[in-house]
Amino acid sequence: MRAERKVRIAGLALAAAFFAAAAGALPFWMKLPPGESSYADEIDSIFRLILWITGIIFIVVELLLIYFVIRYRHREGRRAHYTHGNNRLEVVWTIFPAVICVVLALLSRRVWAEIKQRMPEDAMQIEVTAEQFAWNIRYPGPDGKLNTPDDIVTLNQLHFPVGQKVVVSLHSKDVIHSFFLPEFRVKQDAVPGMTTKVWFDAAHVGHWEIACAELCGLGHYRMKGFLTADSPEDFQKWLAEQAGTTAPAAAAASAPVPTPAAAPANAPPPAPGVSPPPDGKVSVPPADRTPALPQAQEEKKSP
Ligand SMILES: [Cu+2]
Repeated sequence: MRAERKVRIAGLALAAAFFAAAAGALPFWMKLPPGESSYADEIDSIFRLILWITGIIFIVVELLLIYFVIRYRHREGRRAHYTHGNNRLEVVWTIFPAVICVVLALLSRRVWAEIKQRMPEDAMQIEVTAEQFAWNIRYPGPDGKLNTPDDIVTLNQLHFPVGQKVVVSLHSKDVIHSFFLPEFRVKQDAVPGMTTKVWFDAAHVGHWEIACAELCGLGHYRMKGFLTADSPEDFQKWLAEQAGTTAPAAAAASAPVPTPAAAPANAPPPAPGVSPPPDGKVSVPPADRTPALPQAQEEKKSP
């Protein structure tokens, strides 16, 4: 039976996908950066599984397409044959993808809940407000509460202690941005008018980049922040330094959203393409604080 043979081939392809994903294999051109957060491995394994399933189906479908294009090409004297389809085949290729989707949904359900729904309770709270084209980071001051006059505000610099879970409350001042930490497998939209929470932690001391993964305007390409996992002592030292430089500005601003002017904006951006080793602690000079361009310059709206 032809249909049975097709089902058997599809089953073998699926088994191959599961096997490759379980073995942790990825195509050589698709190596991911080493995962840093405690849930990175779980995300990676679901990613690998989906990649192998869709990859194998993609190749099979494209090969069939090429075969049919050649096999049934136009030839003199041959008439087209009208067919209404094959019910058994329709049922197979409806049920098969449906089963795959349900299996993937069940597999990813627990990871999704762990990352997106259950926020850790013992976590440090940080508020991140995206704007064109910068990340405003707000830490609770000595009173331990956010949005009070003693908050500590930085621009494009997110430090946190290694091993400590951090819950980030994401906001946006203007358009939709996306808070992307590739090494932590975190990507979350920041939507105006909404507060969205994500959490992560770091296994090592290190320095990484925060990218914006949403095309958010002309300056999108340089909407870059820096993420640093410090030892707990270094973090306290850094926070105290920041409190010294930003406290007056933060106290003066009664609005809950910090302004980029709170940080020195006269330094050039860091050299592009320099990314320190994930394990090495790299000190971040204030030069990393890229200024945000005035919005009027970038956003000229035409009617
Ligand atoms: Cu953006």
